[in-house]
Amino acid sequence: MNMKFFIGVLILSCFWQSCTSTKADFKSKRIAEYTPQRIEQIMTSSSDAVERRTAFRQLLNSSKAENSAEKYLNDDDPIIRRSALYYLIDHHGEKSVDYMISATTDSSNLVRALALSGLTPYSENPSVQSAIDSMEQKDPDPNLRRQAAEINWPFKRDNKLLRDDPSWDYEIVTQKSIELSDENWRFITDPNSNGHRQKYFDPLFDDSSWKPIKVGNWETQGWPGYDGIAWYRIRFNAPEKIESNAVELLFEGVDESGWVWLNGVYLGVHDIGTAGWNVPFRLDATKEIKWGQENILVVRVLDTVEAGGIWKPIIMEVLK
Ligand SMILES: [Ca+2]
Repeated sequence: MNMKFFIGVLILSCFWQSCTSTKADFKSKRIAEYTPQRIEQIMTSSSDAVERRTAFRQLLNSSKAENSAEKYLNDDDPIIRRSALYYLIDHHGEKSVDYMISATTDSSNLVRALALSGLTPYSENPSVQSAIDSMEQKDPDPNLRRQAAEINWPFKRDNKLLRDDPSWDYEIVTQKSIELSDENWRFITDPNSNGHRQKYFDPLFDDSSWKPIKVGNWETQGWPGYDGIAWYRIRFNAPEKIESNAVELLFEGVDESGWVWLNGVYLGVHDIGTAGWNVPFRLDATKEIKWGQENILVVRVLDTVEAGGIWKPIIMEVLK
């Protein structure tokens, strides 16, 4: 028992010593200070990457920081390019947008990742927007493509159904089911994924130039072979108010993914990839439904393979 305790303490103290001595080594390497002449020399002729990075950091702390940051944005070493860009973002904010935009096509993931996060606050700016769009579509790194897509997609909502509420003890009964018309839909394709910026989901948006479409796949209704994003809008009348605990929209089949707005309010998404084409989903619309009035339902559909579109009925369910 005592022996085990002794060995334990010995191991711990050895471990602690090795940790602290490593720390001390780091420290002694980091405090290397170069003279301005030496920095110049290292930056132009050293082949030791770590030495150059250290010298460059010191350059960024000197009176030559401004010019150096711009000059070394094109250095061969991605770590130096990233430090240079970071300096410019940190010191100039929005004024460094052009540098960040150029860096979105850098060969290094590290530099492009910094550029993307630096650009995020300025995504309203049209040239920033198009740089982020192009990363979403073309960046070689799937993580950066995903991150760019998230920045481009401001709609977030965790749509909770009554049946999933753990504090709800009552049986849920469907009081009334109202199937939306199969016809009267208006439709437009959105190959550049721009519709949300043009506010296609807004009830006041003028969809009179959109084409009529029925529930069913779009390939057989005039858009053969189209894969990508398309938008649907429909107006429907809700009945006079029915006393109820919840209203849900049941989508029996959207091929493949769907994003839904009711009366301009984002309800949520069904997006489980290609497998989602034949998986029904529900979204709560209790607060958004307008009883006794015209409602506008807007669905953005993404289809990536084979047939696509809203191909099964949508049902408004009044629950008690
Ligand atoms: Ca499909």
